[in-house]
Amino acid sequence: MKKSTFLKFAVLFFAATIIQAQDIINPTSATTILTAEFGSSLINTINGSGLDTFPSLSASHSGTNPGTAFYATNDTGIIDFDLGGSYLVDGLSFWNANATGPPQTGVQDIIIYSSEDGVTYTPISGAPTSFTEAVTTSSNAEQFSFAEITASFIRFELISNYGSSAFIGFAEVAFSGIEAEVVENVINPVSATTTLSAQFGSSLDNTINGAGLDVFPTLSGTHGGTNPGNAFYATNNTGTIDFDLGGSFLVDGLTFWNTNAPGPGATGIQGVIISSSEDGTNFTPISGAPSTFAQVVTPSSAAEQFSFTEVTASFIRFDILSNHGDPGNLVAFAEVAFSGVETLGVTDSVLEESISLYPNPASDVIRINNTSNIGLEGITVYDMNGRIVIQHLVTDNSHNQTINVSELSSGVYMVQIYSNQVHTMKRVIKN
Ligand SMILES: [Ca+2]
Ligand SMILES: [Ca+2]
Repeated sequence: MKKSTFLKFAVLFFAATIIQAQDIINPTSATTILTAEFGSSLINTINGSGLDTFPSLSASHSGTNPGTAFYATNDTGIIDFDLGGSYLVDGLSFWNANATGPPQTGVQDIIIYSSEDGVTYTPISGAPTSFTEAVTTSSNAEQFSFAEITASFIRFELISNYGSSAFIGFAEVAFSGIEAEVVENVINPVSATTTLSAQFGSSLDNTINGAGLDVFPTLSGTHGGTNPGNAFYATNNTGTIDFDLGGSFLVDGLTFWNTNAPGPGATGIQGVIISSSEDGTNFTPISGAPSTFAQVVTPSSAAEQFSFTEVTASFIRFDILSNHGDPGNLVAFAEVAFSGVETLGVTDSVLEESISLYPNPASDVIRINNTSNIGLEGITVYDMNGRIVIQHLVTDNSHNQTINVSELSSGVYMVQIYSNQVHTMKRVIKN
């Protein structure tokens, strides 16, 4: 991976925030290369069939049979569970096949992996490597916990059963953790100016301050019925509107809410040219930006979302070309917001040059020495899948920090060293 690409990725990652809500994670689907037997199905292991409570991490599973469990021809093989979204997974509950099914079919040795993309799987550190045989006629939950990982998929690699030469099977599995929801990186302009003449006492501020939106800030909310108090109406004319983003951003999209049916019917913006500028003077059309907005004929406006190749911008210009045919000679819209991240700190040569990191390669600890006068706030270590593996907050004023990396697997990691304004990335190898 080129360093610049990684930096950009890391900045996006860094800007994202995690929202937490306690959860039992029941996979939404599962696939396997193993051959199902007796008409059983993998779905029986994730849908709660046979459990006395569902969803649950501690329930009891009744006698296993082809309608409540999965039996396959005994072989090594993999089973992939799709969690149906991105989760911070920190444990699992497993119910093995029990005495009411063919004997000794329960799963014994196993390797458990996680994946964010369903393609690349990494063994989960601290996950169980074997399950207990259930020799009674019901299975208790076997509960495990491990250090939290980010995953959208979990893989079981079945290694062995409890002795049956013919079959391998289990009753149910569920995971524990919380949904990892990445907050939208919304850019709300701080001000806007226009060559158009506002009507009805409306103001351009109504299009950037969230007035009329059901949530704010948002890139996907709904805008209620448009009126002069929450939208902008102008005399229909060609003209420009300039949005000041309040700083330099890597902008990669926008969400637009046109005027809707409670206002004058066809006032919404139709044709538009969207340009970006770094200095507020020289504007360049954004390649891939929308050239038209849809007319909204319902009494509320859904978000019209667009993405384009990232541009660096401090200002965005709309050149208004036409409305949707309003005979009253008005052009109007309800709201606009942009998506992207601040460019602040993407490169900071001062910090980059003043940070040394040693030893590299490292086995137990890495020491970070900062010879600049910039106060550090924290150090984050990412694996090459972009996952945070260590989060170290600087709680003293020391310019020398020590990070324990002894628990990390061998490999290449990216270390992000940051202050409240700038950050730099260093590559480190763990032996
Ligand atoms: Ca089951
Ligand atoms: Ca509005």
